[in-house]
Amino acid sequence: MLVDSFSVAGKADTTEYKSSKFVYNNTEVEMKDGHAVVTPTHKELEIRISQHAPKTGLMLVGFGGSNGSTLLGGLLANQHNISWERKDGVCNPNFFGSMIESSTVRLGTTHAGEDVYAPFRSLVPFVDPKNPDQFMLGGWDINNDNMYAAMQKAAVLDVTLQHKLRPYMENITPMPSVFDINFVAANQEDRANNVITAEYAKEMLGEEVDTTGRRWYVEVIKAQMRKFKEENNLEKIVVLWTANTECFAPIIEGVNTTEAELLASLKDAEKSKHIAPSSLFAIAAIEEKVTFINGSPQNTLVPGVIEYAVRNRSMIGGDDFKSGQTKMKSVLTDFLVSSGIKPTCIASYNHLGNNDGLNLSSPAQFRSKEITKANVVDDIVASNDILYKRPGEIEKPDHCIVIKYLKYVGDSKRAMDEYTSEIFMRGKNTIVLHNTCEDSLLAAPIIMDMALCGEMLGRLEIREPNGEWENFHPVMNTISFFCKAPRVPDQTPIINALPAQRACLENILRCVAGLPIETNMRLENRVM
Ligand code: NAI
Ligand code: DG6
Repeated sequence: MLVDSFSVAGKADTTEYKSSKFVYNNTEVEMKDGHAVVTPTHKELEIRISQHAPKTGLMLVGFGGSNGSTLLGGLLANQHNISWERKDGVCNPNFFGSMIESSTVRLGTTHAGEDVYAPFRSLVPFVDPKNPDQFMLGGWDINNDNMYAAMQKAAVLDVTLQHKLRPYMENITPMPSVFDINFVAANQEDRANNVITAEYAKEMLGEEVDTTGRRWYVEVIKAQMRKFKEENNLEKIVVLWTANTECFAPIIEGVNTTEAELLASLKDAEKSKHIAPSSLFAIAAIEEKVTFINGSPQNTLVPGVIEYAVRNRSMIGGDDFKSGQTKMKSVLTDFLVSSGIKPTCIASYNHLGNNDGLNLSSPAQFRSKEITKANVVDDIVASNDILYKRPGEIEKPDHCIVIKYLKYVGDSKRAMDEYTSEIFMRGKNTIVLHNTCEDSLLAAPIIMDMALCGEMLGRLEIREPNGEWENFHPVMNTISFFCKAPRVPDQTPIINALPAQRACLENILRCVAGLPIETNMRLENRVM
């Protein structure tokens, strides 16, 4: 049974905050001569979130791409309740694929033995994406197509819907952006007709600019963000990179390994060439105290950027949306290893024909994607040395990633995976998957969720009894559910298994709502 909303008996929130006290049960482990001594720990904590969901603008870098135009079209269709016809009938808009908008959490069981669920979004006051007065999109693209033309080019949404969306989208044009062909594939150069020039910078900043290095780009991006916020009466903005995958930026001592190096390099003609456009957006966001999320695989968040964000307590997150093949991998590998089955060989092939695929047909950009797609099994494998440890060596499954560009299939990506595992008594088990799906229809709701979560996490505070309220760590590993390669604070393990990632986010928000964490023990059903 689903209910729209719920209250917790005996819990009274103020109009300003939704808050709860809870006991955080954990363990500390000490290793003594190869033996683990585990001490259960219990900590009283208080957690709260401001009840006010601010009017939020999500600014996408790469707004005019397949993801950006698909999200804008889908969002507007939801906000204006636009239905459209197809040969299989009339379609109504939805947010399927958004964990926040379309999944549920279990509240408990009635006396009659029926489980009761509530929408995930009812746990805390999220920004409501269906409300145009609360959530809107804007952003940058190096291509000057208006958003209707961009949606047509992406060829993802049904054409009858595109026609209905035309009046809402053709007057929206992305803002000019920073472009550096050295970071993306050569085949992207033709798109770049909407780039920040010295003349545009002068217009935005109201004075002549010194174009040595790349600091001036950061200043222009900050001015664009402020203008967008002001013109749209926004209380908050979130910036998210969904532009082309870049190659990895080299991490060079003296250039970008610390905040000080990074800030100095920005003003240096030569050193600044190593600072990727995506990092410039991250730096601008940090300086404006705006949440920044990297939805692509490259190392936008180089050590200097991370140090800068942490010191400024400005929220950052990423990397790379976990949308299809990799999401499945982080479920399937978890299922196999946690069942005591040993994956030994994983071959993941996919082909697609959209502009993302074209960009990834270049080796340096493919390499960025190969890394995020491959690393997703590492912690799951490392969790079970019973399966993997051979004397003297640490074993990993053979694992390969292939991506091919085949224009004909457009956004409708084909993913084929073969998982071979060792089972009982050296038997072999091979699972083969074939998935066909519009890539951007998977990514768009994830982008929205990342923005809604990123905004929400900025309002979430925690403290020990009578201590100072503190926000969560600026490196937002709480959004790892959405990421192929979750960014985590220093000295923090990376968790890739999808169920654990979801449970983390759900349980934190259950604590705010005053619900017990979901342990799945359900003793009431198991004990007489
Ligand atoms: P796309 O190629 O259609 O869109 C990218 C857009 O970025 C283009 O419009 C391009 O003109 C623009 N762009 C390139 N450099 C720019 C810059 N410096 N500043 C502003 N705009 C710039 O690609 P798509 O399919 O929208 O994907 C976007 C990104 O999301 C890619 O990096 C892709 O790898 C990543 N991604 C996509 C997933 C999916 O399921 N669709 C999942 C995971 C990641
Ligand atoms: C081809 O692999 C293109 C990529 O951009 C992916 O489609 C995207 O990263 C989604 O990946 P996955 O593995 O989550 O489906």
